[in-house]
Amino acid sequence: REEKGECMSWKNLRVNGRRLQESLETMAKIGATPSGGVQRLALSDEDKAARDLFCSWLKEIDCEVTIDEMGNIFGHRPGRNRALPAVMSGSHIDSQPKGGRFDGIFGVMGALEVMRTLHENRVQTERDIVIVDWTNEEGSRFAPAMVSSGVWVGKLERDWAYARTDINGKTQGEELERIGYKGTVPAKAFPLHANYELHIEQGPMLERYGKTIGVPKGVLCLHWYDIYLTGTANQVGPTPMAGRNDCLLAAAEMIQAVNKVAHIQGDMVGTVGEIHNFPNSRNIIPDGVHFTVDVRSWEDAHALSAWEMMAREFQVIADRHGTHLRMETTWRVERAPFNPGLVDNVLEAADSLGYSSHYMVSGAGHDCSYINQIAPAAMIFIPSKGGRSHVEVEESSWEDCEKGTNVLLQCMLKSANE
Ligand code: HGY
Ligand code: MN
Ligand code: MN
Ligand code: MN
Repeated sequence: REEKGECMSWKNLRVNGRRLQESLETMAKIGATPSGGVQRLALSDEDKAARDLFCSWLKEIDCEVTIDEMGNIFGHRPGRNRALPAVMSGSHIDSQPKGGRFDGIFGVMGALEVMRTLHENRVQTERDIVIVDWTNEEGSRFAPAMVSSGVWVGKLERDWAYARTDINGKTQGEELERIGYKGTVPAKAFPLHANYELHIEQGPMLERYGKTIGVPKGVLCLHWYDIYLTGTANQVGPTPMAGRNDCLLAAAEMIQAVNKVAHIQGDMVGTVGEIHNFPNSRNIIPDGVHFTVDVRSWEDAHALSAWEMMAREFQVIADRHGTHLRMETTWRVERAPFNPGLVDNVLEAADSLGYSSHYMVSGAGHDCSYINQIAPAAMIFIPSKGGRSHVEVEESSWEDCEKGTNVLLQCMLKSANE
């Protein structure tokens, strides 16, 4: 077969689980934290190191590598007919602070493993196959999340994304420049036939139901808000309790309100994950608080009406405390119902491989939500141990990593040859 270079029937092609594990273990060393997680914040030195390694691995298997204006890294494997819209798969290399060794990077390494398998088996596909690392999917250092896939599909403006700053006032554009990944290729979608994202579930469902492959029907809508409160700072000792304008107390009541409203709708989640208190000294009544609100649900309208309730409640609380309130709608991405044909491909691939599967919804946001707006898209999940993610103990089994990647291989080969 090697001599003739013919591609074997790709139905019985399988990935190399050992090699996939080694790549994930190597990547987990970049930004490794003492308690077994990773910290590879977007556009940090750790992100750069992992990007450099990913690019070198792409070149090893003769992929054409392109870097676009948002630092998205694409590895292209030409198909027989380059005029046809490509088949793509990718995820993200950046992580949360004290994040896990699988979130994002598993989808990039899984896509790489598919490319390596095609390369070593000299499989020729009809369509180009492209794999991608999306810059700053997490949105933790520079809000919002999925910013670069958002620019790529034309939903977010490149220069707006460049101007987003981190807590130290560094802009995303400067940091892209600093790590040498501010490419010149326009961050603009090319024609796509299908996009698959391989990812850990980041929740408890697959483990709870004892299933191997998660098949999301889509991703919840994600809405992000930033709340700024201004109080009246004072010495904690001499200032009587009556008449204080304590903005941290006001914030505490608002955080309760987020939780209360989010409980109203079954499928909804509402969270305050980030809070900054100024000047944050134990013997000063604070003069400023900034906190974030993340609201998600399957129905965009539910999330919007929940936000309106929260905002009204915030105003009542602020007025009661005499606290100045400023609310910003920072970012919204609509819910992403995936392409039924591609979702069927995932279900059928899992079936033909003999893996159990579970049809579900993704509560976590993914770049696939944006790609879904311009091309058929679907995702493939594997179980997260204990349903944990965005934590250092995030864990998936190597066996499930291999199985999820076999499903990706079969889906991509099906889509790349139709
Ligand atoms: O927020 C999310 O769900 C993703 O991790 N960016
Ligand atoms: Mn992720
Ligand atoms: Mn994440
Ligand atoms: Mn993602």
